[in-house]
Amino acid sequence: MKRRDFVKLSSLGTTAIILDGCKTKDSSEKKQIVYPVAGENIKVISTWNSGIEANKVAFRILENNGLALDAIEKGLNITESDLENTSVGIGGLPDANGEVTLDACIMDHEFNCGSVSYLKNIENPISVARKVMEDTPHVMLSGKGAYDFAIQKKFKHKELLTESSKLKWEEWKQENKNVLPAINHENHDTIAMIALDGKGNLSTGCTTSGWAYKLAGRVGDSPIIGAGVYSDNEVGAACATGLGEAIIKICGSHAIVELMRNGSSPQEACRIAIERIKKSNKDLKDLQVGFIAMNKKGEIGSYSLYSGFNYAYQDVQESKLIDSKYDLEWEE
Ligand code: SD4
Repeated sequence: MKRRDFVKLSSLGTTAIILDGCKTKDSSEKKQIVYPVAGENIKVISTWNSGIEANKVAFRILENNGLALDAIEKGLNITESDLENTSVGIGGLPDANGEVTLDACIMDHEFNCGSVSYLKNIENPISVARKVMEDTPHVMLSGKGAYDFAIQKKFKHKELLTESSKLKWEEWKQENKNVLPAINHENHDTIAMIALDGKGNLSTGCTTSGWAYKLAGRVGDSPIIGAGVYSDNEVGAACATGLGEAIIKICGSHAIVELMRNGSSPQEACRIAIERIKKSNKDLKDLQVGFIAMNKKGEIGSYSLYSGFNYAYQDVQESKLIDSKYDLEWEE
């Protein structure tokens, strides 16, 4: 039974659909099942420009009465599989040794969460994170254990270092300065996403190849529940992009959800979290952090330390890129 076979009964603000023609197991009589129709408030936001394409896929799931959790996974898969994106999945820039290592996590509306860190040779870490959440008693798997688990779950081994990422890494090595590139709007587009589905449930997720040319073994904020993402379905959800070391220090995403719980708007909560980033880091040079948040009502907000951060928004009416409010002007 396909969704387009459903008969939509929607009038005077009451929305319900009837599954027509569904036969019960033991009789040929039609059975009428009432399903909720995706609410008008369904929406998805994700970090950076690459979020536009990811949002489209996520939103299609939401408008077909899908779960926010599925929207997050399938939306983020798009960016992970995009060869051009050098911060996420295949094509991501490698660590100092030339190896691509991935971090990702996912969280649903019931505090269930799953995460993978330092995962090599698997194109879609967000899907592995979801399997960790659903098929194990754990929250986080790392390194070889995460890889073995993924293979056991039938994910394919894949070379993630593309020719162009390899060339960039070789150039970096040749410069031999041992300096990591700044995480700014030009060279970073890790994707973190929040979705609100037709049942009013929030989910969130994040996936990245992390800080380019990082020390081997380095893990950022993105797979850490509370730092890279957090969601409390009674309150709202938040997620982060930027320098993971700074985000972890203040448990950024969790802090924002708690601020919203205490009455802050998503925008104000993100701004206060950036204040905390400023207080907890002596040197703000080359330190970009951006947060996005959505509350239970579907109100959204964002804030970044420096200019240049933007995020993608999609609801029933429009898809757009929003320039984030920020604190400091980025100077090249
Ligand atoms: C990290 N937060 O590994 C990630 C990097 C990032 O846009 O968000 N880049 O620290």
